[in-house]
Amino acid sequence: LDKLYSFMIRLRIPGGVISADQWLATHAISEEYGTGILKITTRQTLQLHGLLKHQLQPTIQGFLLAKLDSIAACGDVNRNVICSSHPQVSPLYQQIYDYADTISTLLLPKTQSYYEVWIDGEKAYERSSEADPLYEDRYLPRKFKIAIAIPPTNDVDVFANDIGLIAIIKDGQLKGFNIAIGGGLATTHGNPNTYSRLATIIGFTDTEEKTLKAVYEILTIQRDYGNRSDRKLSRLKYTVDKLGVDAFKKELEKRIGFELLTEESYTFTERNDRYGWQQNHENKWFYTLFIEHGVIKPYQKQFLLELAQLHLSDFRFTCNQNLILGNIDEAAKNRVEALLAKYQIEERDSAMRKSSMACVALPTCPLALAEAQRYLPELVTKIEPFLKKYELDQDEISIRMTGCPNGCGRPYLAEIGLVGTGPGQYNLMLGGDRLGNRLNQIYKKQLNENEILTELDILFDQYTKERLHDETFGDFTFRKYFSVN
Ligand code: SRM
Ligand code: SF4
Repeated sequence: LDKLYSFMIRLRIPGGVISADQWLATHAISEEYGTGILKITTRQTLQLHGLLKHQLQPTIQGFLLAKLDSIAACGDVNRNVICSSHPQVSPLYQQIYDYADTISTLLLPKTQSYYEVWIDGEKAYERSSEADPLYEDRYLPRKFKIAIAIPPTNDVDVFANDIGLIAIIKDGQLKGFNIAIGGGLATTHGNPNTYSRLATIIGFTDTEEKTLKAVYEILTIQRDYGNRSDRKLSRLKYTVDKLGVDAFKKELEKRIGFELLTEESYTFTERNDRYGWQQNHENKWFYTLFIEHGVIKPYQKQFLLELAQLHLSDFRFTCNQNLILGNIDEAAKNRVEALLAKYQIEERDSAMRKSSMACVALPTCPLALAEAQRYLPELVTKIEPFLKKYELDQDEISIRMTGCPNGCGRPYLAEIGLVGTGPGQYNLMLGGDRLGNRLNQIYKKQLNENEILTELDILFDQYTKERLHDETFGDFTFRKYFSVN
């Protein structure tokens, strides 16, 4: 008898948008194979868990028929390219979103093996078996991540990525992108050589050709200079620090054959999703649904199925693990509203809950030391009375939890970060800002639930008494506990 292996599949959906038909296909596949649970990830895509070995092939084939794949969603390659999710942030959204797809395709490995393995050797797509000038015969030293932010929103957490592109829009035109390099969050408990790092902006590119060239050659530098002997120290952030930002930039300019321009100014004013109804410049409607930690509940799944069957909207995943029902015509809005009412989809959750994120952790993640997505909802319920007590219940204080220091729920960029250290134990991290511009730091180590609640009670009390005008919780704790002045 073979061992009863069970697998997870993660889709590659650059920019996170799928059609109603693709939703229907995904729904059907998830009902037939795996646990039935659809999970929206922090990188704007979907995961299915609990697939048995013999279910992998029909699952992947089913996705391919729906024009969805899982190529390079894992591995030492460029991963799912993420892009700000809310089209109403700019009339240029579509133009910028298209970059996510272009970059994802540009950086795909050239190998045919995905199709050969999963489609039984048949050539499903006619692609010649060309050489791979990017990954050559060795891939990258480690996973690689790219995000595109459209200010004023930083919903992608652009500085957490190996490459962060910040769209610069002036006079209604896309002028180009600020390019940031070397972001990454993971640390390893007890290994002082590992650290979280925010990406550093090294310049600006003003044409599509130049932007794509720069992105591509940043990967070749990482391919050639990245650490291949210690996987804990092999992400681009370590390569950037090893070479030095200036030397890295020089090497990049040598490879691309032009100089980067000076970075352009931009401002982030939000990171949370804009819940509920919003309209874009073409009068299309978008409804953002809160999906706690991306785990779609059975009644939400039923609602989404019925909606997809009506073909009134597309489906968009956000980097905050939520779902946008998109591109809804004015004439169709009331039909969507009726369905929202039928399934009692309401937006009554507290501001903190709607600003929370958690990684998968137990029971499926083999690296988890503590609970995260199964536990944070319960912990937030226990924190809510304190928020009420201090009249902070309308305050969008961000709270993020992970089951280990890898940082999949980006806890190092939250105002309250909880990083699992062992069963029921977390490091409490404070001092991050609300917009993803500043990392938090360890405030207290290895706290259990009671200790976390006691600490937060004290901190909320101090915050309400001592905060400056308009000072967020993250800025307050930074000033009080970590600022050098
Ligand atoms: Fe992650 C590994 C889940 C976003 C840093 N991550 C894993 C694995 C595959 C565990 C494993 O290697 O066996 C987790 C699967 C658990 C499960 O049961 O499903 C896992 N990571 C996730 C997701 C699903 C969390 C979520 O609840 O949404 C996210 C999937 C994103 C996607 O769609 O591609 C996810 N992972 C992240 C992020 C956040 C981000 O990219 O914005 C990070 C931190 C940012 C960064 O990369 O620095 C992150 N995951 C890691 C790491 C540490 C990488 C490193 O630099 O050392 C690992 C472990 C590894 O690679 O060795 C990891
Ligand atoms: Fe697993 Fe750790 Fe990532 Fe959570 S942060 S999903 S526990 S690897």
